[in-house]
Amino acid sequence: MSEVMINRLDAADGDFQDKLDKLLSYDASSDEAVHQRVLEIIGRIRREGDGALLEYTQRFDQYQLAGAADLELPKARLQQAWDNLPNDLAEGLQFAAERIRTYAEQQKLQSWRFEDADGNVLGQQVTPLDRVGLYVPGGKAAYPSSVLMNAIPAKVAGVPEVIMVTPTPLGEVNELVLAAAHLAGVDRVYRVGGAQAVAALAYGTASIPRVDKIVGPGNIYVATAKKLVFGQVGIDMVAGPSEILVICDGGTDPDWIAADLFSQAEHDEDAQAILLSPDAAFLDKVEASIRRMLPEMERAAVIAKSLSDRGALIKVRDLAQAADVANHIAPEHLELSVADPDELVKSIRNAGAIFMGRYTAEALGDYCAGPNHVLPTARTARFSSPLGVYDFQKRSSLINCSAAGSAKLGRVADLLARGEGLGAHALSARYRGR
Ligand code: HSO
Ligand code: ZN
Repeated sequence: MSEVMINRLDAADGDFQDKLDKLLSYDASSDEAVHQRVLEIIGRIRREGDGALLEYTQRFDQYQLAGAADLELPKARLQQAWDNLPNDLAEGLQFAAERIRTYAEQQKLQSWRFEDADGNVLGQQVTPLDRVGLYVPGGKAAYPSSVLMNAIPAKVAGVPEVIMVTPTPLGEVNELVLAAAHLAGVDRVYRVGGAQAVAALAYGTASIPRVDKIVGPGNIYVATAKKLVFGQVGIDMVAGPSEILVICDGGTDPDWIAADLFSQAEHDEDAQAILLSPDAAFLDKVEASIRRMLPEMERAAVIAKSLSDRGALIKVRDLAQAADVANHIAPEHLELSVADPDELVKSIRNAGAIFMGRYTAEALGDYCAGPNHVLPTARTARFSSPLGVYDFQKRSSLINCSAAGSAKLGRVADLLARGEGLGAHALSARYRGR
């Protein structure tokens, strides 16, 4: 049996802030050795292309590909995975995909223009990226739901080519992942993973075309590779372990809250699940629920470690103080399990996704509510946002001057250019106004 240690904190205690910050601190920075290894892998992929890709695949995935032509999985293979899916799973994926698409449609940035008093037209033109690479981890952390969450917004944005890379350790393909890729409209799938796959997407090889942006989660090698190729290509974000913060006024079934905490704790031993409540008796009840329910969980050991190392049940003075603590934590997921979530949400500034009311389990958002489950972690919700259609769109500024507008702007540009000592700018700016 996995022992769980439940951390109980009180926001009224003098050392509360220190204790909380200790729980929050998480060192995700890649170590120096990994950094060096990844640099070497990227260098070899750039110099040797497919040959190095095949060799790394043999070494790390223990899988011998027949040749470069074998890197890509045939389109028919995706169709086959979809056709062989049990009906209920296929319907579930379809239901989720539909809702993710409907939500994403709302996010689409639109081009706009306006005309100023001198007849100059100014605006912004929005275009999709040409080609996007989606990294999907192999093994247990390969989530079909994440394939939908990454690929559908790209397709809604209008990205013509979405390319997926995924390792197939020992040659084993993940059928559910392939079926989700088919459903989401992924255009090509390559059976490579790790830093070498990221490098191939960033620089291109004879078989794998280079992309404009790489999205999707991965292990420390993948995360380090993404950081190192940033600039050559765009990247989404470097995701850390899952987090959930629940604020409850004490009026929700404690078993529901315990299950919500478990749901994110089970992702990872480093995941973080925290509960805030002004009701001390309620915290006792949730603690009792945790102790009673935990042994029944399939992933009890992971949950116990996550809760013991990084979890907490915290007594706060009132819901206003709970909101302050939540804004400090800036969690990936925030549940407002209270009587009036519309009122409380007004004081929330930092959170990746906010689940409002007693009925909104965070896990619904992981699969099929509609909003994206790729969210800022590790307190980055202070300055960043969920993955969305806008991450696959870029903006170009538009300027179209009238004759009169050009003359007027030219006089100011001329003046400022001479101030900067840039005579050619000054000349160019005033020419058309003469
Ligand atoms: N909660 C994860 C996403 C996920 N959950 C996938 C289940 N499957 C993101 O933090
Ligand atoms: Zn989850």
